[in-house]
Amino acid sequence: MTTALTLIVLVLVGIAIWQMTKIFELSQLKTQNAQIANDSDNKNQGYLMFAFLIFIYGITIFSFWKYAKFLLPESSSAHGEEYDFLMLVSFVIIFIVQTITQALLHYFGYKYRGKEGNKALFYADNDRLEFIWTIIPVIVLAGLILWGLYTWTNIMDVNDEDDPLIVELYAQQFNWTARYGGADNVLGGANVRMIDIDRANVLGLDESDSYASDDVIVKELHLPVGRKVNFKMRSQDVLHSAYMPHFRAQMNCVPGMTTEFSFTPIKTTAEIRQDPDVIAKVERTNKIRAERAANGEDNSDPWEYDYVLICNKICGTSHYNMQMKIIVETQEEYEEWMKSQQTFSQSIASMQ
Ligand SMILES: [Cu+2]
Repeated sequence: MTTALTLIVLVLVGIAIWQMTKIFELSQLKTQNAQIANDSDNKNQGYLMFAFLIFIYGITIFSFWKYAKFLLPESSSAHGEEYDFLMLVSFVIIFIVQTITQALLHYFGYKYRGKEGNKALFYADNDRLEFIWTIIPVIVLAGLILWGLYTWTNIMDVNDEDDPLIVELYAQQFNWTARYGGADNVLGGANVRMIDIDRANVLGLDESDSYASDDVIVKELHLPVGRKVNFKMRSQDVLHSAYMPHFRAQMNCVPGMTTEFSFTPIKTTAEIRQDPDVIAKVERTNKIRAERAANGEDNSDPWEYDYVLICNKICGTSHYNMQMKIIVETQEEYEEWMKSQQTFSQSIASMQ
């Protein structure tokens, strides 16, 4: 109701301003043909260009000040630092170039505005100038693209060097399941056709495959810090995308095929919680939650910062809530946690 009233008031104010402008126009004595801009019109337009320049600089500064806090904290994976640096360099270059060119564009728009009696200079071309403004972007862009390709190739190179931990991420509407290879670090064969809900074989593991018997299936992803992890993604139903923003990692999960991504976590969950940006974010969020709690609203428990795996492909109605907690911990803590988990053969046996 308030929104509707506000809208009506805004429309009425708009109409009033429009009508007043018309009255104002009619009251002006027409000294010359209004269709042709005179010096005063051109000067006004020139000043408006400056006003617009101030507006775009102002909104840029405002956005930095107001929204910078929503950015992700520093990367928690080894390759993520490289990736962030490439992104930062690209942004800085774009930012500097756009700041300078916008100023020049608007300044020259003002300086060379139309003036009574002035005639435009016919200036066909200037080879040297054209060479300069072509070669500089060519060199800068070629550099960025080559550097980008090199970084991309490095990040996307999933190999078995350095004894990686093998983890399967299994996507389905609307949750994630993770599977570890067990003591042998080898995942058993699996196929959606072998899913047997009655026997709790939810990932369709091949029960006759000896590699499958020690596999560990979990609903919370634990990773030891400093060890490379090779992820193998599967999907049961539709396209999903395994997105781990803190690790700068994303890979589509495609029904009928296995996709891969690899990274090394470099910060434990305990460490990221000490990050000043993260502390500030938690404080802000918990302040809002405390207000909600005071009003007796839902979703008001104090929040603790955690790494997450989320789905980044709109896969259905509950896509927004398709997530799994990730805990990065020390090798000892990881082993301790792993010991408390059931293997696939144990969970199957407990169903019989
Ligand atoms: Cu999904």
